Amino acid sequence: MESFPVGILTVSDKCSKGLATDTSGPALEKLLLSQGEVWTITEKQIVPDKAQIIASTVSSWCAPLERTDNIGSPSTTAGHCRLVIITGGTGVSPSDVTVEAVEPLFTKKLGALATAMVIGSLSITPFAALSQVAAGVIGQAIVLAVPGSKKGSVENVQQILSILPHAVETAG
Ligand code: MTE
Ligand code: CU1
Repeated sequence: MESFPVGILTVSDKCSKGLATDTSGPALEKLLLSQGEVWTITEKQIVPDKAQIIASTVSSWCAPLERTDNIGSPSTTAGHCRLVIITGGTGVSPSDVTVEAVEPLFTKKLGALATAMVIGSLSITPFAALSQVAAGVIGQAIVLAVPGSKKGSVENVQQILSILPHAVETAG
């Protein structure tokens, strides 16, 4: 069975400067790896709350891989990230720019997928209403934007974990 390549992007000024430890990125990785061979983490990065950096990282992860054939000319093959989870920068503070950065890249907006994450989360905490959780398609990838806390990121992704493989299959 195919294992889908995944990128996990942590958006945090503090973590990117080394002033805090990223706990949500590793927690999301653990959650996905608990699903057996379904997912392979191929990209991991921590970036500051800067819209341009977030957008360029996500679009490069969602672009088809450039390969060079043996004659030296570039040939394009699909196969880069099929799932990208962005954690952080979804809240209500002026510095939270993740959703504003990635939504313009969506070729399809998956409003109901985002709603499913939020509805499930609201049964755990009313504070779930304070995140602009987002979901969409970029290239052949499903892209999710979830809160920056370990608790909030995992709780949101857990709500849709069972349907994510089918979502990814369908997007490609
Ligand atoms: N969602 C869930 N499921 N669980 C949580 O604990 N915390 C909320 C919200 N979403 C939370 C959650 C709180 S208190 C805030 S401020 C925002 O996520 C923060 O989002 P951010 O870290 O992406 O800015
Ligand atoms: Cu909060």
